[in-house]
Amino acid sequence: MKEQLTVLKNEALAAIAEVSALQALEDLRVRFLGKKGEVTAVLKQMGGLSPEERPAIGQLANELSEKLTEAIAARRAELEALFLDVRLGAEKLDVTIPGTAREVGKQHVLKKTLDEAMEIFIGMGFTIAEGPEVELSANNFDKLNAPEAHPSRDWGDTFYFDQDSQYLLRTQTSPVQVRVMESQKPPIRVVSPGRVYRKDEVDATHSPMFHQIEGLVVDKGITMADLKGTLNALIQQLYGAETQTRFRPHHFPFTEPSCEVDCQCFKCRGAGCAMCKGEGWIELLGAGMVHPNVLRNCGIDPDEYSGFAFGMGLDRMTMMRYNISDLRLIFENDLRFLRQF
Ligand code: 2NM
Repeated sequence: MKEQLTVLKNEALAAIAEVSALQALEDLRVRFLGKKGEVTAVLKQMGGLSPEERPAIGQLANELSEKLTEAIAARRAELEALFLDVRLGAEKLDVTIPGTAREVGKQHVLKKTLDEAMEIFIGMGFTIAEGPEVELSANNFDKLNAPEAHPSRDWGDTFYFDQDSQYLLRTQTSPVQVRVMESQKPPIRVVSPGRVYRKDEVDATHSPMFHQIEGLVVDKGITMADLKGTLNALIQQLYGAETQTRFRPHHFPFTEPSCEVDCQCFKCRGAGCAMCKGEGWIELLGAGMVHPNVLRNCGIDPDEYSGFAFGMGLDRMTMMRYNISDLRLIFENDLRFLRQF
């Protein structure tokens, strides 16, 4: 029995020394020291020993048990240290390597102009209203007092979706203001920026898609004086407090009276240059007092309320502001161009 224990000891120690995985080590522990393990099996045979032999063998067996327990714990510590080393090696991070530079984008030049204009309008108490680009002819034309035969309604000028000319890509953002008038009670003070569509051939100053900012104010007692004051304030904030303006009579179906607004050329200050084609003035926007028919069509009583409205081209404004000679540059998204602003 003593020999049996010695053999078992050598076998177990050799196996423990050789094992290279934690699970295999645990299997060895079960194999030798577990309830049905080999050392346990030897201990169970002790019943067959003589009383004289029993204490010595018992002590040997206990010693073996302790020794194997120690050996297993030592091997476990060794393996764990080894695995930690391997993992640390694999997960090594060199914090001194330069990082990958991330390119920082910037705002599109149109959005810059838009934000600037919106800041000014918000400062004057306007809120921003948006609406769908696919509109009803009713909102884009009929309610805006555009006569049945108005040239802008022509199939050659407007993108329609159906034979009955019911649905279209909005040609202006005024239908947004129709929606506002139909859903809100005066006082109304909104600006509606957005894309608009017209069947134009592409050239340096035309595109079938472009951007407008329109504005609308409706309240009791609104007059042309409010229109002039508001637009002068806008232009002076955009182009400087000393900028002169000029209001010329014009015609729009949705306003009466209507006007076009020029500002003194901000390049030559009125002397005449290439920018203003020698005029000294630059056309900036169209405006007018909202036609009583439009108010009525949108559920507002023109005997109680009056209003003014205006519209301007965001793309043209941007071109003038940043001295951009060709509209196409704004839409082509060539980063070499866009990065400049
Ligand atoms: C312009 C010029 C003049 C305009 C009119 C309206 C509405 F909905 F109130 F009738 N919105 N925008 C308007 C007036 C637009 O663009 C050159």
